[in-house]
Amino acid sequence: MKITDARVVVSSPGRNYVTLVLETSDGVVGVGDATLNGRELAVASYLRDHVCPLLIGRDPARIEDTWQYLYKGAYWRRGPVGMTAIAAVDVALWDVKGKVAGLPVYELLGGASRSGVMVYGHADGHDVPELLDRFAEYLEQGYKAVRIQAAVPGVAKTYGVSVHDGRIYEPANSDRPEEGSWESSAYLDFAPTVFEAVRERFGFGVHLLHDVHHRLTPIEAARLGRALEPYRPFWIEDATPAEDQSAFRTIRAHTTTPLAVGEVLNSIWDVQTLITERLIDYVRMSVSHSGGISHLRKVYALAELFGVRSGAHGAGDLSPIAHAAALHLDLAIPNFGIQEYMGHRDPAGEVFRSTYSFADGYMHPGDVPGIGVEFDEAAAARFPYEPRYLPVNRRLDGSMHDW
Ligand code: KDG
Ligand code: MG
Repeated sequence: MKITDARVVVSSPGRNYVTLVLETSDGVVGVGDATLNGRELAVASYLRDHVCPLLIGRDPARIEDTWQYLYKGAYWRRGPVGMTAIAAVDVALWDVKGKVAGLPVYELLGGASRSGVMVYGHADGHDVPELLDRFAEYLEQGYKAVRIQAAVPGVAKTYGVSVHDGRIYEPANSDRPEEGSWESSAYLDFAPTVFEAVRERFGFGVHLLHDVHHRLTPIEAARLGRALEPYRPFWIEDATPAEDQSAFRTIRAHTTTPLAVGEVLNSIWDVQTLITERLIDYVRMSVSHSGGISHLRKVYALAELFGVRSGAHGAGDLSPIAHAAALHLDLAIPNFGIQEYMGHRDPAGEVFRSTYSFADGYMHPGDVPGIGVEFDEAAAARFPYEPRYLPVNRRLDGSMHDW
């Protein structure tokens, strides 16, 4: 069997998604997600101009060899654009392999290690009462774990307070990025009061997660971790900018609050120190931005040796194909921790027909052969790409800050 066609579709059914479609000489079709929020066309070009021509004529069964060919063959290694492009090829090839074998991808990865994948949803609020109301809705749906974010008083447009029915944080802005604001001192005083309010109302029988979104210095993060200890968070995420692995030595030295990091990281080298020095508890890299199933499972295997568990990024800007791929890996690995699940806004469901399911706080990828998501290209054509930027962030004095 040979790959006979490789094409990239950029569509916007509710938000922008980049999809790679591979066709084979046997008529089997595989799909992969290549969405990099706010930089979609860079990955589309990387694939169309530099990767797709190399795929034609290759044997789709040789997944690892193709991965090595694209990674080592580029010379310019790693980085979000290249690793997202390779991920899309990798997932599409696993999809093909599953369809040829007549098995869901998790069976090819060694089979299920658990009956379901615990997911966390996002409760947020413009103030604490609104957050509490939304939190109650998640509990009613059966969630066992919920991320909590609330607007910091005096800091307009805090990260994590959603627009559009809880599934988008970036205001729709096509000509230039929206500007958010930030002040760590106000946040550090406020964040523990949010945890206190949630524990007071709902008790300790549910996991609480929180995303700091790269905003603190190491010692500020240490202070936050310590202040939250009485409320027993499942984790605090991206407490400091993720690229500085050594920052986690400081945080770790001061708090027992579990630490998660990695949604902006792309390769095993980006988390090597974090894992081997046991500086984190959960690795947040996603299938889509980290070289696909083939590479992320190596990250998880390394993490397993050091007592670090998975906690993959699963925001709505990763397509349903990415979410399905994540669920297959989550189901199979021994050191699964938790999976983020933001869901997708309609009309995404018209374009991506998925077979994964949610019940009582757990998800399952389904048992159809391959990844289990059908991509409808005709439907995608009805929703053309819409240019969008992610926001930028400024401190109250006007200086730039991490978003
Ligand atoms: O595109 C950026 C989003 O995926 C990110 O801001 C969401 O931090 C995020 C999360 O934890 O889901
Ligand atoms: Mg995050």
